[in-house]
Amino acid sequence: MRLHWFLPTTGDGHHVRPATTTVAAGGAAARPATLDYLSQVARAAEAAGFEAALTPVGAGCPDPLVACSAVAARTERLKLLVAFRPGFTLPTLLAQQAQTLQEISGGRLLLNVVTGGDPREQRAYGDFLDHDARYERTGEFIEVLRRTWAGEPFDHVGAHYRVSGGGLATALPDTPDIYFGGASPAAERVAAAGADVYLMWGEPPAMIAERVARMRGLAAEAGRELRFGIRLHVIARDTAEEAWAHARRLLDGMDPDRIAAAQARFARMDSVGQRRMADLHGGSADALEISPNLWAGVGLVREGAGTALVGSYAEVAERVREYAELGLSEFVLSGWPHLEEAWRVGDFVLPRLAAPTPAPMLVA
Ligand code: FMN
Repeated sequence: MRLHWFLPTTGDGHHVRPATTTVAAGGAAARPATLDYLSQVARAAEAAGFEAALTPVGAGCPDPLVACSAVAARTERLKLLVAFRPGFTLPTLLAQQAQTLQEISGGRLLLNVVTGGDPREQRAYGDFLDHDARYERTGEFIEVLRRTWAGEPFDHVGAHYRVSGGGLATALPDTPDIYFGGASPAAERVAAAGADVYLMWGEPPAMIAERVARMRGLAAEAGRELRFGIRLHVIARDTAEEAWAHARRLLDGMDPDRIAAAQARFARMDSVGQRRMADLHGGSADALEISPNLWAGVGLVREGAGTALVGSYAEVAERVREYAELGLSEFVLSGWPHLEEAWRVGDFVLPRLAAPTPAPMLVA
């Protein structure tokens, strides 16, 4: 089981904040995402026992590759799971940037491929491809990226990229694992063919099980095997009552206008993953515990990962184990504020996951 944390690059505080959108969507952060603050979070995650930290990508947050280069210089062991949009850079250049960051960080780079799910945001960057064409380009991007890392000179002619005499001057031996999010059929095909780890937002176990089974089949057809991961927020306390009281406080901090504005933005997106998240609550705050200990309240105002595991430390650890039993081995967790919650989850949840499953008590 690999346990990861999250770097809140749009700022942090005691309320739910958007991960990639502008300050206007979340209000000014109580704690701005200065390099000093992000480094504090990263060092806390490192010391608390997490393996890597995921950094989001989007128009309203700092560029992850640049931000993570700086954080890498202020940490020692933590890996940096850097999200990027394949359409916005050439795969040959990203191969070289990854090589540079591997050297700077001592091999601590991981990559998260984000194809993009908001046409308006894509167009603002200058990308006018439709949803499935974006994924076709992502597939070709990963192919060229891997060939560039191999170092052998190569030529490539495809629908989106043309390379003559490509390849790094020296091959990259420690190629970063490629993580990949995207719930549409187009995303699934591309992930099966090229990703190392298929990531999903925190849907209820039955929905996740169905996706894992389908993805295993698609990967097998491509002669490959995938690892699977899930992205969840965590609200864990000594008792379930305390945890649910905290979830209610987070909900109280969500202005109805903010909920309506966030839902309107999600509705204009063409992301299947985002639609699946929005369908979990339907925009209503009435029935947010969508499966035991899984709370969809975060998704009322936050794009992307919209669910949290809520409960006592033991309950949360038990739910994580349940996901692991479905075949998931990577968990990207977070909570507000990310600094204190990295320590809390590290102190009280991680040890319960490291311990072997308790044996049933023998009854004499
Ligand atoms: N989209 C972003 O714009 N920025 C992100 O930082 C980001 N991080 C993601 C992290 C995870 C764990 C997952 C599962 C998805 C993430 N996405 C992010 C969204 C997807 O990468 C994808 O672009 C989007 O869901 C549209 O694809 P779909 O229609 O196949 O779901």
